[in-house]
Amino acid sequence: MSVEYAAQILEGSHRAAARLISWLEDEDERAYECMRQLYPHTGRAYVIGITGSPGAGKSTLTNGLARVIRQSGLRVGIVAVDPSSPFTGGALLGDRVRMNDLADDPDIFIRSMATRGFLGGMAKAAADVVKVLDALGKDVILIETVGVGQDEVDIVDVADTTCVVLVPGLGDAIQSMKAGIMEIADVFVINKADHAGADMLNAEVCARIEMDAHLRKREWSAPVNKTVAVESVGLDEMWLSIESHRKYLLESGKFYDNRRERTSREALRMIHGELFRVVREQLEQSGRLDAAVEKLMAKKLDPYTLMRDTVTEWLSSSQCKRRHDEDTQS
Ligand SMILES: Nc1nc2c(ncn2[C@@H]2O[C@H](COP(=O)(O)OP(=O)(O)O)[C@@H](O)[C@H]2O)c(=O)[nH]1
Ligand SMILES: [Mg+2]
Repeated sequence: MSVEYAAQILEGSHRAAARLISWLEDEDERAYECMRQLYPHTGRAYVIGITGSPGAGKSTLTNGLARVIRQSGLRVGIVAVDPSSPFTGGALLGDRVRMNDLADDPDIFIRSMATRGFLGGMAKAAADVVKVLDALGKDVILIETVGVGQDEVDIVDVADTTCVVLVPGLGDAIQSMKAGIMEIADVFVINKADHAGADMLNAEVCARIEMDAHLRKREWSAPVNKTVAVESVGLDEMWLSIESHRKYLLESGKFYDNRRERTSREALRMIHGELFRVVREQLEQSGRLDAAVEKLMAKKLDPYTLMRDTVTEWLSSSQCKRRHDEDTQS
């Protein structure tokens, strides 16, 4: 069954892709077999992150950029990671409405994901969805996420090129620059350039980039683009900036280095998640977690000892089990 779905996805079936993503969301066992089948066919798509404050115009930009990219014949996948739950509506609905006009294009696949409800964490969910769209044959994948290095998706963990969207008048530009966006921005976008203060913000960002270049020797200096997303102004230039970053990554060898680093982090994150899931399940089902918490509350046990003992015990019992399995096999 999942083998069939994998084959359909490789042939470009949006329906099969949507089904697999639902399985991933539900942590349905069938998703794993399907993902296993797809993995060898991933790694071809170029992944672009669009991040910034709520209301900065990320969805509008993503929509417009998708159009620009489609003009060059490339197939596009869009993942919108939205902090609001689908039940409370809000921005998620807005995104759907605005991106609706793209939905008729059979070469564009759009998926909104609420940040709630992913047991394995948002970063894993986004990385999984990117793989599905990649296997689906999308050449470029756009991921829209809120915030920078917050509890939402850490976009650098999935994107080859990260675009940071700033807007004049929010007054948080300098603030968020301190919060490490200089580290993650490959391309700056000053959206709502039709608003007052866009030139000032532009100057601020450029000054900051120059200062940063003095402090750290960087090979890549993030270009700054001004856009009016609602009027599709500046989007061609934004795409050119992304393309030149891509070219830089490929020519410098950073493309491979970054992806290798990401693969390593992802592997560790997945092992971490699965170990935690298994241990937690055992502790909860056996009632041992409750018992331990009682002792912690009564100060008859401390969490440091509990942590060490749990891990030691779990490791030795799983080793015993493995030895037992080996013995019975031979
Ligand atoms: N004036 C102006 N409004 C914009 C621009 N881009 C987006 N908007 C509006 O800003 C609001 C938020 O846009 P949206 O794309 O949903 O932002 P997101 O929350 O970052 O995804 C919407 O009402 C857009 O129409 C722009 O360049 N200029
Ligand atoms: Mg949005």
